[in-house]
Amino acid sequence: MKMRLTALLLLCFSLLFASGQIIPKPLQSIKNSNAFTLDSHTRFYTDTPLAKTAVTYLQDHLQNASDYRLKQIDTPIVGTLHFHYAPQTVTKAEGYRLSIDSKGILIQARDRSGFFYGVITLMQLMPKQIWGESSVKKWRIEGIEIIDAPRYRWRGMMLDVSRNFFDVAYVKKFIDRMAQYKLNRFHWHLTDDEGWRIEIKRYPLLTKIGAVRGPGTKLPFSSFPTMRGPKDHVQRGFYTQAQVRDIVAYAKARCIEVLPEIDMPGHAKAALVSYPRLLTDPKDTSRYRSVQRVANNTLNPGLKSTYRFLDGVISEVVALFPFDYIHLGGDEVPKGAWNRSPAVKKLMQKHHLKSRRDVQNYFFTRVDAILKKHGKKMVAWQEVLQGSPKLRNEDMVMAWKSPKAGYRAIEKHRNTIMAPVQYLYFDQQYKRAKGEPGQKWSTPVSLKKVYSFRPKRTCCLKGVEACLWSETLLDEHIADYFAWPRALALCEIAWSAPEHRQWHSFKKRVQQFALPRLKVQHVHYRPVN
Ligand code: TNX
Repeated sequence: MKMRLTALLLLCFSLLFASGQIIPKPLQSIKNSNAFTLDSHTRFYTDTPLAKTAVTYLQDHLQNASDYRLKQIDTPIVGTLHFHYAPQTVTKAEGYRLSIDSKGILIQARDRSGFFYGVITLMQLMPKQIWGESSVKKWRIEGIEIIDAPRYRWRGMMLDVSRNFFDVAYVKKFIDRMAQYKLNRFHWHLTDDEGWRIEIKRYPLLTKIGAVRGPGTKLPFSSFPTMRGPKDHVQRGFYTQAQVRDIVAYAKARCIEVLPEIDMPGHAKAALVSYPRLLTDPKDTSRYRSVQRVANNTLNPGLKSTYRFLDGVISEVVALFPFDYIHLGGDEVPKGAWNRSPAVKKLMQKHHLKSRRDVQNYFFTRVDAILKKHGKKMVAWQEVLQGSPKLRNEDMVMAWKSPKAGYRAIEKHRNTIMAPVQYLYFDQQYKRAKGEPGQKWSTPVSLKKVYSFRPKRTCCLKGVEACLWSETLLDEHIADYFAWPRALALCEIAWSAPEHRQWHSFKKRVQQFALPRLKVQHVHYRPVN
């Protein structure tokens, strides 16, 4: 009895201690008293091509940090790093089992992501220098056994590149840091009122006119002070299709799917100023402003040319992004849009549409059919559920106004991603304080607040996502500051079950391990406390 109690106590102690440096917290981990030292003589062995992404990622980091790569051998002898395909041992998607002792390192998984996350965890157990450039040649790793798998399949982060543009190098850094914390959906907000950021060959003016903003351009700065962007100079930027392909491949090499967003029918000022003849009803006398006070920014659902345009845009977008989903926006259609458009009036009569909502539903049914034709599914903001939309079961909504809004969608059996502003809008201030950057229109989103989000487990809830809107992201430093350390809390609520999470343990891991790692990578995070 006494023996058993001691064993139990020891186990509890080791459980607490062992996951001591890993974020997100693994399902189970047990430390042992051995250690393994990885150096240039260490060999790796793999019995599966599924480990390739993981091996390359580790090799690239070793190359950077130690200036060597591990050689491969074709028998798993003692002292190797061994990747083993083990669908019987590891049953959950994206899961892995990592075993480290003096005889070697074994990573078992059943899919590409599982091997990748096994390596990510391994690297978190190594000294922090593995994440940067260093002169470390020998890596001592404490013995441990970890069994791990994520709670949610969708662990996302959104970057808005429309309001302020970020170049390819920054987008890659952003993706790399996501990967490092097992986030796996990069939602790329590519178009909005303030800029169209993706090259579309059929419609070159989208980027020639629609990606340039400021004095003397067709996209002046917003009249809303926080949304203004750099005041005194023209701001421009977009990604060529070659750059998009490069970024998608970069993300894939880190087990991240890229979800492109083409925001419509609202938030479309940049498209409208680029192709006014195609996209506006000449007899429309409606005058309105969006919540962000952008004037007349909405596509017209009554025009045939609107759908021709969207079909053209979508067919180029689907060719660039292999992910099953495309995000079509749907948020914040301003009141007053279409009110005095003869084309919309005609459409309403023809299809017996009674309200603005009906018109919006009609629009989304049509664009969803375009996606279906291209073999893609739709993601859209929660507003598309207003009225009685005819969406496909496989489509997905993102609930941003509140967790409640998300649960309402779930009650309607909608696949839902939770992105509630109160917890996951990383453009909001951390706290109300003089000089603290960020948006103030919702509540402050502190690190603790993010961590306190406890989404329920129900089948339609597919995951969580944080949004980094960029009206106030005037440079990369501020972008880093808003995202980190909050993204650490995001990854843990996405990966680890609420009953296994504790704020104090998390905070300690952040301060002792995660922040020093981010420092090695020159991330301009916001200090904790
Ligand atoms: C609301 S949330 C928006 C964005 C803004 C953001 C600023 C949503 C779907 N739309 O257009 O950038 O607030 O916090």
